[in-house]
Amino acid sequence: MNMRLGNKMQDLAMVLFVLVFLLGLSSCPSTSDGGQEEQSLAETAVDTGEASEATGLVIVELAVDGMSCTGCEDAIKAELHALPGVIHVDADHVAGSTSVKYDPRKVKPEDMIAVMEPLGYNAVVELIRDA
Ligand SMILES: [Cu+2]
Repeated sequence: MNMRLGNKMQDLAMVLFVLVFLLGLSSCPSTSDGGQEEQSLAETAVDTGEASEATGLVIVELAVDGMSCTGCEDAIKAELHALPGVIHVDADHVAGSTSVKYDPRKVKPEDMIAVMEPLGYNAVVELIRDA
C-alpha cells in the first residue's frame, strides 16, 4: 500500500515537472536559437554602419508586454536592429521595457511596435527623449 502510494506520488511529481517544463517553453513567444544568431548579425551590421556621431537621434522608451526571459529580449533586439535607423536597443524582460536609440528621419516608434507584434509582444510608447 505504502509502496503503491509512493509510486503514485513519484508519477505525479514527474507529470508536474513535465507540465512546468512545457509551460515554461510555451510562455516564451519567441523561438530561441535562430533569433539569437540573427541578433548578433544585426548588431554587428548596425554598429559598423552607424559609427558616426549623428545628430538628431532620439531614444524611445517602450513598455512591452509578453517578455518572459532573455530569449525574448534577444528576439526583440534582433527584430528592432533589423530596422533602418535603429542605432541601439536595450530590452529588460523583468521590467517589461525596451529602449531604442534611433534616427527619427528613418524610423518611427510605430514601425518598432509593428515588428514586435507578430512575435507576440505588445508595446506602447512611454516617452521619447533626446539621445
Ligand atoms: Cu522568452
